[in-house]
Amino acid sequence: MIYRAAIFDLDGVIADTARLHLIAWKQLAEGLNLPWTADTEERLKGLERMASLEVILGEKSSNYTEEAKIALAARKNSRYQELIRSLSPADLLPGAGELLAWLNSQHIPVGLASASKNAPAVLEALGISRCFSVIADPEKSAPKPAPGIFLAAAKGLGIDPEFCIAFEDAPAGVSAIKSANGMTAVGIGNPDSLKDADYTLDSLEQFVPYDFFLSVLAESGIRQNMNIDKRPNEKID
Ligand code: B16
Ligand code: MG
Repeated sequence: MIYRAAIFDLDGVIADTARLHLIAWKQLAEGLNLPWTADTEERLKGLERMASLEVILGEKSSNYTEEAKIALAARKNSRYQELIRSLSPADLLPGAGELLAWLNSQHIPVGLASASKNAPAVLEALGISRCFSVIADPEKSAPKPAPGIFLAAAKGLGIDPEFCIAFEDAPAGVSAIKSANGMTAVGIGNPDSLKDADYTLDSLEQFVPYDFFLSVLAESGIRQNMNIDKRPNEKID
């Protein structure tokens, strides 16, 4: 397959923002005297904001009106926004910065498909906003495992889904990619929980983009102008 674009999930692929989401949710739960059980953290993985709140409220959910729930989610989000201000390029997960730099250097379009409404601020804090030509709006697509956000990213990039390769750490995200009209899924994390992915890696550090994009670079006739003989962890002049 000749890939023409790369699409990334954010949390768990590019940066560990789950750590900051958990701090903010835990503070909310403690403030409401709600239990924080051993599996709460696992159950929150990859869920969008209001679904996460339902996990936190658990059986107490019916005690809160919709307005009260929106206010609680806003309270958690304010705390999360304070926390993401502390992010810096040092918080990029292994291989993320190098891969993005390589894709940009080869003029391969890069998109983001994150459920987070805070994604633009997170990218800014990580110093990688300019690496992305498209950030799909999570408010305009049904949540993962629906494929909408990946299809929107591909559309924004102007590349058919079958020519896009996408990176995800959550099983729901891998399912979303696999139902996105022929898109290829690279799972980042545990192969047992990401078994629907086409490839599974421990981190982006193991991904060798040269192998996946070489043919598109050669095919587009721009090979002479680019250092495509160099691997991404080598210096690109
Ligand atoms: P926000 P991803 C997801 O990001 C996180 O994994 C999840 O924990 C979070 O609740 C969700 O974004 C919504 O985030 O409250 O900032 O809108 O993995 O899709 O990049
Ligand atoms: Mg994720």
